[in-house]
Amino acid sequence: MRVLFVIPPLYLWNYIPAAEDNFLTPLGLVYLASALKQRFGRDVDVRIIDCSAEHIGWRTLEQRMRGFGPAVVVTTFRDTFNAPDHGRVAELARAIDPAVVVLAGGIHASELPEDTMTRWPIDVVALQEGEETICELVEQVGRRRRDFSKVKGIVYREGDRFVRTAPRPLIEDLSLFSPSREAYDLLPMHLYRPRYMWGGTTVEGSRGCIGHCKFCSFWSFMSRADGEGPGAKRHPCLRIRPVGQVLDQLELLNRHYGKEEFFWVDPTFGVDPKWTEELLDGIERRRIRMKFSAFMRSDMIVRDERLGLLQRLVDAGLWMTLVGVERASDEDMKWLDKSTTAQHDIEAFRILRTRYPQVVRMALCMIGLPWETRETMRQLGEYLASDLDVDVAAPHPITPFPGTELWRSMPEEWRKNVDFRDVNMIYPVIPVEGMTPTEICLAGNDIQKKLMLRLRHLPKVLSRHERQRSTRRHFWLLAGKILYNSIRHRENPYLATRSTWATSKPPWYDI
Ligand code: B12
Ligand code: SF4
Repeated sequence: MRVLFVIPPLYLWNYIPAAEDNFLTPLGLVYLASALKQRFGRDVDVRIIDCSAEHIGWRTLEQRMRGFGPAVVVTTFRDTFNAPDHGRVAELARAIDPAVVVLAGGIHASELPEDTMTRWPIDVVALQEGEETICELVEQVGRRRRDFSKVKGIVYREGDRFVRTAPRPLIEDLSLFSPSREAYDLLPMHLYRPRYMWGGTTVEGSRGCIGHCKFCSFWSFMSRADGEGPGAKRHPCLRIRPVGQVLDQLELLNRHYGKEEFFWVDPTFGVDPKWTEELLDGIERRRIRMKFSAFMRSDMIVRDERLGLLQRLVDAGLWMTLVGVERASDEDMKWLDKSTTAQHDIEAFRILRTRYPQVVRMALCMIGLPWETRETMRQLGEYLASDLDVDVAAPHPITPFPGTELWRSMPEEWRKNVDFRDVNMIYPVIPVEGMTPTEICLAGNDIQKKLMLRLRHLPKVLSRHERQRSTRRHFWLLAGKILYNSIRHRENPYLATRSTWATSKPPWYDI
């Protein structure tokens, strides 16, 4: 049976040159393809088309789809703002072959399965992670009398109604599914290389998180539910991969594909210090060459420094920490249900700044909370520049992603009518009483300007630490690109919010 996975042509950030966007290995597809190969061997012919990485547009995708003639097309809704493109894959597949079975999964479809199936001609939506589910679905497709009701953890179409089957427990033992070489070979591996900041190869040490922040879909997508259906109460659920399996994966990528630049997709890297220690021992023992960046919690950075692990992580190749600092005030943090505090953040950034100046310190933060004012945004900028002294910051407008508590707290009308393209973490979608969305973007620009123009940071363009130097240069190039964009669009660069802080079609999108 022929199974085709598609990542469609996607809109890209305006402020990054299209050819340089950070295409990372689509790890979810590697796991799904590996599971299929492990279960069915040569009985399934699996292909993956990653249009974004290969710069393939819709017309070429159509030709390739026709050429392959799949019985099953898988479209993976890995984010909300690209949902129209992921849905268009289903439309294209159906137009080419009305008998094709279209399967969908990924965070967006999983959180809004009925809505997704109403909008696009999809036969089945798989909920949460999919290694077991995809095998059972493909097995059913191969049967003369297929019966999707036997497959746990899906929503499928039966006539004009949608049927939700019994929930599927999360995979208890993650070592059952490992990414295989056969699956990696289905991808254009040479294209996943560092270009924009942290491009490279994605790796996973764990799924889920110990936190349950109100805005975060990392934990909610991989949560354990109390009951059945979309209204069931969810609980955080962290599962950790055995170290040996992770080391095998790193070794394969290192030795066979020459990959040395990694991005850990774990919502929080290294929750268990024993795991980190074993990982570091293995990296040394197996002489794995790597540079890596990871999402890390500030309280764990402080803990790892105490345990002597941070030094070892840096020695092993840690070059950038992405820390969810979110806000300057602990009340705001409480509202966000964040369990770290400003004290953790200040201490973690102090440790990084004073002991590991070679590590790029990135703060992820939220702007546009419902009570935001110019003054609270100014305070956040001040906090990032002075108290934390971050290298770079990503101030994202707070965005309600499906599945999060924040999404559920939005009025039903809003949820029904929101344009998915706007749910992009770039342009604010939550109304703020005292500020317009444009004012929020402008105040966000002010934060960036303040950070970039700090006098003591300017010389870092010539820093002796290579990654500090290249990160700085990258940000200055971005600033140049923004200036160029705004001149082209005849906008005041300072006011260029929509043309800069938005996404649009790359040149190859339609071709
Ligand atoms: C790496 C990553 C990126 C990379 C690229 C994506 C890539 N190639 O992997 C980069 C940095 C470019 C990126 C960008 C963005 N990202 Co991103 N990204 C991630 C991240 C950290 C890891 C993805 C991953 O590999 N997960 C691990 C694999 C194993 O899981 P998975 O992909 O979900 O796959 C499993 C299931 O979904 C399921 N499944 C999927 N499809 C199907 C289909 C079938 C049939 C079945 C059975 C199962 C199934 O099975 C898979 C295996 O178990 C996730 C968070 C996370 N930890 O998942 C955010 C995440 C997906 N990103 C997110 C967002 C919002 C974005 C941006 C829009 C942010 C922005 N504005 O800057 C941009 C979009 C850019 C663009 N132009 O597309 C959100 C999506 C939330 C949402 N509802 O929209 C996430 C969840 C993070 C968050 N903020 O909460 N991202
Ligand atoms: S924001 Fe960070 S700590 Fe909070 S749930 Fe998400 S990944 Fe976990």
